[in-house]
Amino acid sequence: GVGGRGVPHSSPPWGGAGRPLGRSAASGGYRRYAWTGADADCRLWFRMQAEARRLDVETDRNGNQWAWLGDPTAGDAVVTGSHLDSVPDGGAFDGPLGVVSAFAALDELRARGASFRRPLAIVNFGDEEGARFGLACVGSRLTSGQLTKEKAYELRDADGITLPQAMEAAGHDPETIGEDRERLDRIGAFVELHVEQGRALDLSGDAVGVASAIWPHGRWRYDFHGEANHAGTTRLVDRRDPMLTYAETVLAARREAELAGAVATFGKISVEPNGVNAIPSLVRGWLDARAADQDALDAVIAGIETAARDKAAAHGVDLAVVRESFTPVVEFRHALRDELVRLLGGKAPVLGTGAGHDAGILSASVPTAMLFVRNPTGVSHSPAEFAAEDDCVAGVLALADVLEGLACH
Ligand code: HGY
Ligand code: MN
Ligand code: MN
Repeated sequence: GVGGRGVPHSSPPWGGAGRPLGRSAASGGYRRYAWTGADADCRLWFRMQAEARRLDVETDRNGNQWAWLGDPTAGDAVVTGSHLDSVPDGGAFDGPLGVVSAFAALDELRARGASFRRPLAIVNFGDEEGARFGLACVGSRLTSGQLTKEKAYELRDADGITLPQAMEAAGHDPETIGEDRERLDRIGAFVELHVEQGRALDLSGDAVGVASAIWPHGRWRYDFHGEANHAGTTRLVDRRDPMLTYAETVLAARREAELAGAVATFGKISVEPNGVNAIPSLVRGWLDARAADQDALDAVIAGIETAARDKAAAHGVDLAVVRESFTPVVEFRHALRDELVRLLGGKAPVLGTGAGHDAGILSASVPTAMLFVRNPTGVSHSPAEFAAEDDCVAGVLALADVLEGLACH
């Protein structure tokens, strides 16, 4: 394995029937971070699934995997797929459902005797969650030119390992990463199937829906610099406690989100020196904020930062705010969206989402669309994430109908 708890590839890493690639025995959640052993296991799984279906598999300069049916250079390809990496202790469906459904939809089309008039590709986009290096959708951002090689080289994980070092350690040459215009020009349409990360389909009673838009969203790192001191002997009035400012900022984030009808989350924190009996010198908090439109998001971000700076001044704490990831609003192209609705018989609901996806990134370069599969609890980014088998099958059949309509005679 590489850089993680992956198993050597002497034999398929999954051994028996199960596919617990990167699953934590403790939490039951998945820990499939970019360029780790678990990632390598997933990449091997993808390659084996593709080769078993006689697809031509390649890994592009940015580490995304493509499995081709037909001649890629013919252009106007219909591409489908998603990602296999996860957030820390993520669920089994976010990402993998789109890749597995793509392979299953191809099986279904072959069973129908479909013949393809356009090349078809199944893609596994690398590092969609940004769990290790902090930036979402690295694979698709590099390919679409939204992340430059220079900026990508600045990314580093919690252990200080840079993205190029991690790629190198995993056997991928980082020298060639960057925009892949030629590959984008081959794509006529990209359709991503994804488990819904919300309950709209559960509430509407539909197994499958079509995406309308992705909310603008981003990640900001808040660095609260205070003064390390003794927890037991330092008078309250003499403290410059960054944890206090952090706590006030978390409460401010909730208030600002409520005011704007948005969402804001501080889900990740690091504390130095992180001792029970030591007032911290530094508290780092990561904010994830999303809203239905840019104005609302701007209001939330500004409100949170203003409140944080006021509290920092009051506590004698210094604050630095760095935007680490940002995705503007995505309005999926209406023609392709409406074509999917038509191919599904005109009844599938059309719904927006606050979750980011590779389809959202690619939509700046090629026509993209998304299918959502019902998630009965709406829970995601959690080991409890679930989708019923019947709904997953409905998703596969819907994807097959869409691919047949777009790519077959
Ligand atoms: O965070 C997201 O919206 C996605 O799961 N990367
Ligand atoms: Mn996700
Ligand atoms: Mn996802």
